[in-house]
Amino acid sequence: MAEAVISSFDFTAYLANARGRVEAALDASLGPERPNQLREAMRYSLLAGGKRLRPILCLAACELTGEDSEKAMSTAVAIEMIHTMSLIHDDLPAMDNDDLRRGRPTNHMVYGDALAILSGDALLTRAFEMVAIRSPNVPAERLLKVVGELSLVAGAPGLVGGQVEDLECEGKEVDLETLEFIHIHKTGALLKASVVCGALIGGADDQLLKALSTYANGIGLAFQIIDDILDVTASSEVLGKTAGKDLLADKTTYPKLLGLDESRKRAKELIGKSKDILGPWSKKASPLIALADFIISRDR
Ligand code: GRG
Repeated sequence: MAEAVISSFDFTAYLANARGRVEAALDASLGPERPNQLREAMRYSLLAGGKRLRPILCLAACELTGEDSEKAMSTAVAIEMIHTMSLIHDDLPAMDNDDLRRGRPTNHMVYGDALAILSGDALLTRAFEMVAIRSPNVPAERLLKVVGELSLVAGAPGLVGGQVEDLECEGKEVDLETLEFIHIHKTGALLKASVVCGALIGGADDQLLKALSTYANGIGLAFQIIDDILDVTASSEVLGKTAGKDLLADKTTYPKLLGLDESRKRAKELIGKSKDILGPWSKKASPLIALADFIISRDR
């Protein structure tokens, strides 16, 4: 059923339009920060491209509630800010120590470690400003729920917890349960929050929120399984980040534990289940269904 819906939906046009709107909103979200180096470092990473998957998921989830997705734009921007700051910090020498991100030298390679840390901090705090005081025409109780959701997902119960476990596990034997903990917290949590926060801004009822949470759990884990696969199969040029990094850092990944074919199969199953759960919402769910397909078919 989900497949039939997609065929009449122009995903390429949808994606181009959503990306254009997100890029414009990201650009407008940064003001004349002082001093200059801080402004430059924040803009350098936030406006460096990237797929913009998280903000687009947020807008699409809001749309599904029937609400104008423009109302979710500040939240979408906030989520991309949290994602970008996590990339800046992840690339630091004390963490993954990488020199290539989104096809450019990493933030600390250009601005130094101190400014990379501080521009990340500034993006993280700006994210909460975007939701709390730069979200016009959204009821305060919805914004409060989004602030709560984002504070959980960014902190110890989400990205930070996943990252610490990931760093702890480098070079060790890791079982599937631990690997899933890392993937779900480090990557899946923010993808899930993107969907859930878009739905909260749109005032989704409990039934829709539950379905979207289930959808988002599936795409979140599938996204990281595909990321593990691409780390082995794609080039640094296409990825815009260093390929083969997991092997180099002696990290456990899905392909390492299950092999490439089984990993692909697991990701496909998760995406299939995520798409099925949105069946009752039919045509209105076309963007989210197509985004699920995009996650599994992406080449970077
Ligand atoms: C959020 C307070 C706070 C701290 C961050 C460093 C850290 C703690 C967490 C690391 C999180 C991390 C880097 C997870 C990897 C997620 C991932 C697969 C990123 C790549 O996402 P894409 O492919 O990238 O969507 P683009 O560049 O397209 O946006």
